[in-house]
Order: sequence, then C-alpha cells, then structure tokens
Amino acid sequence: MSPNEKTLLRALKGETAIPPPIWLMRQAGRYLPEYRAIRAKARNFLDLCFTPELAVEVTLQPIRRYGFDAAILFSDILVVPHALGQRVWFEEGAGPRLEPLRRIQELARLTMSGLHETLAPVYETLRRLHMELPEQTALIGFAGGPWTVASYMIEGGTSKDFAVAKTWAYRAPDEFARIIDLLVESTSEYLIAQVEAGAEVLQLFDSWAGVWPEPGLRRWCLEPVAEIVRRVKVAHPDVPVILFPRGAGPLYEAFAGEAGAEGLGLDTTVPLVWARERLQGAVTLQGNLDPLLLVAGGAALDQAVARILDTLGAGPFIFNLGHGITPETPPEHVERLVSLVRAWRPGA
Ligand code: 1CP
Repeated sequence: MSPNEKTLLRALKGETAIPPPIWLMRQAGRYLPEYRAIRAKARNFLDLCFTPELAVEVTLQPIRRYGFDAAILFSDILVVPHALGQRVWFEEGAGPRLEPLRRIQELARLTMSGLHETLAPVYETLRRLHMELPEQTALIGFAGGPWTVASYMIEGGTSKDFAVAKTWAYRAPDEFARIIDLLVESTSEYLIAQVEAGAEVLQLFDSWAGVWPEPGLRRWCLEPVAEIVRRVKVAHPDVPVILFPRGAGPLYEAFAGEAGAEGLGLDTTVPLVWARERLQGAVTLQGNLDPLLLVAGGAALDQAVARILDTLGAGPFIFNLGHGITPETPPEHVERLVSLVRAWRPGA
C-alpha cells in the first residue's frame, strides 16, 4: 500500500481503495451552469478545446464543485480527424459534423504531418492542469478508439446504424484497415504526447464498439485498441490505460484478457455479478451507473449506487457512469452521488 499515492492510480495498480475513487465520464459539460457561461465565451466548440485558458477552466469546474478523484482533459475525440486535415465542426444542438470520407482515394488528403502542431494547445492544457490540480487529483488524458472515430469520419457525424462505415469494412476490409491503421498510428502518437504533457492515466473511448458481430468487434475494436496500448507502453511502460468498449457484451472478457490495459469501463448494461466473477480478477473495473439514474435521483439512485458498490467495491474498482453524463442532470444529484460513494463501507 502506498497511502500518499492518488487513489485512482492505486486502484489501477490493482489495489482496493475503500471508498473507491470516483470520476464521471463527461463530468465537464452543459449540465453545469458555469460550463455554459464559459461555452458562451468561445466562438465554437473546437475553439473551446483549443484555448488552453478556457479548456483548463472547464476541466477544473467539476473538480471544484465535487472534489472528484480525477480530472479528465477537456477536449473531444474528434480533434484527431481535425488534426489529420479533415473538416470537423460542431453544430449547436446537432452534435458533431464532418466532411465525410467516402472513397479510399480521399484518405491521401489526410496526413500526420501537422498532428502535433494542431494539437499543441491540448498539450498546453495538460501542462497547465498538471500544475494546477489538487495533489490528490489524477489527470486523465483520452482519445477515441479507432473504430468510433472512423465511424464519425465516414458517416460525417452521428449515425443510427453505421451502415456506410460497416458496409465499407465488409466489402473492402483492406481499404478499411488503412483508415484504422492511420488512426492507430496518430492516436498512439497523440496519447504518448499527452503523457509527456502531464496525463497520468489514459482512457480510450470506443463508444460504438457494440454495433459489431464478434469478428468485426475483434478486428476493428479489440485489435486496434490493443495495438495502441502496446505502442503507448513501449514509450511509457508505467502509464495505466482504461478501455471503454461500450456495448462489447460477453466480449468484455476478451478486452479484460487480451488488450493489455489495467482498467475496463463497463457500460450500463453489463451485469455486475458477471463482471465481478469474470473480469475483476484480471483488471480494475470502472462504471457503470446508468446516467439516467443521475437524472432521476431519489431512491432509485440511492439503491443503484449501493448495488454497484456492494457488488464491485470489494475488488479493484473506480466508480463511474456506464456512459457520459447527460445535459439534463441536476447538479445536486451529482452531489448526492459523490456523498453516497464517499460514505460507503463494505458490509455496512
Ligand atoms: O455543445 C457543447 O458544449 C459540446 C458538447 C460536447 C462536450 C462537452 C462535445 C461534442 N464533446 C464534449 C467534451 C467531451 N467529449 C469530453 C471531455 C469532457 C469530460 O469528459 O468531462 C470527452 C471525454 C468526450 C468524448 C466523446 N466525444 C465521445 C466518447 C464518449 C461518449 O460519450 O461516448 C464521443 C462519442 C464524442 C463525440 C461527440 N462530441 C460532442 C458530442 C455531443 C459527441 C457525441 C455525439 C454522438 O452522440 O454521436
């Protein structure tokens, strides 16, 4: 035991911290009035991500309010296609939009040559956060999984069925592999640079992993993500990585056993007892409160939090949501959640 070490880092070394550390996916964002105030000052969302002064401020807002055990860099998974040269913009209320990549010939327009230059403000944000965070608060850097990012690049935004991207992968897997390879390479470099700028933990968000049958999930999610983990660890063997292959179902076991990461983020649907028995011996688990319970609050929230802690809290565990916080979340429900987690003791 190393009592002075940050609880999140201890948990990712396989230690059981009582109570477990807590942070929330999308903990900075529209549900906070102070975020909306800063957001109104930026010309657009990408400007917010690329203005260190503002990005630092919105990263720190939920830390000040709730004292979470980790701060997550304020940025977005789509800064990578932007830095590769694809046109990316965010429309108010409509989510992200990209000029879609539809023919393999168009891939030649994307290049890693300006990657670090475009992403330099993100590294600057991390350097400032590293200086400014309270000493017990861990700093998480992140990127999207190659499949999830590729889906936005190809579909041109959010998709319901991922028909264009999946059909491409089925019809021309060699072409599709070139897109994924470019993302493996750029994402690995991006994450390594994040560590060098001060990130202490990395999370890979593969939010749309769950749309694939098993072979596709292995080929387009597990393998690329495992390759990123491998490359990051060549450069920085000690940096812990958390994977979030949302919707992977029973294949969560493959992510626990084969990807080389220390942490695994469970989505809302993963059964807790199954996760304890099949996954928790291999990795530190993170999750998986339904974000809508945080909107609802009341007894339903209290009971669900207790059930998660009582089932997973006796092993290496990080409390989190099963997906990102929603803008409708009342900030006082988050306050309640944090006090429930901090008051929890096993068997009490
Ligand atoms: O209008 C606004 O203010 C923009 C809303 C917003 C915010 C606050 C977007 C656009 N991105 C973000 C920040 C963000 N995105 C963070 C850092 C904040 C934090 O965690 O505290 C992170 C980690 C992300 C990651 C992200 N972006 C993911 C993976 C996680 C997930 O929720 O599944 C995905 C899929 C995106 C794409 C994206 N960017 C923005 C939106 C609204 C979306 C989702 C669109 C969709 O549902 O397809």
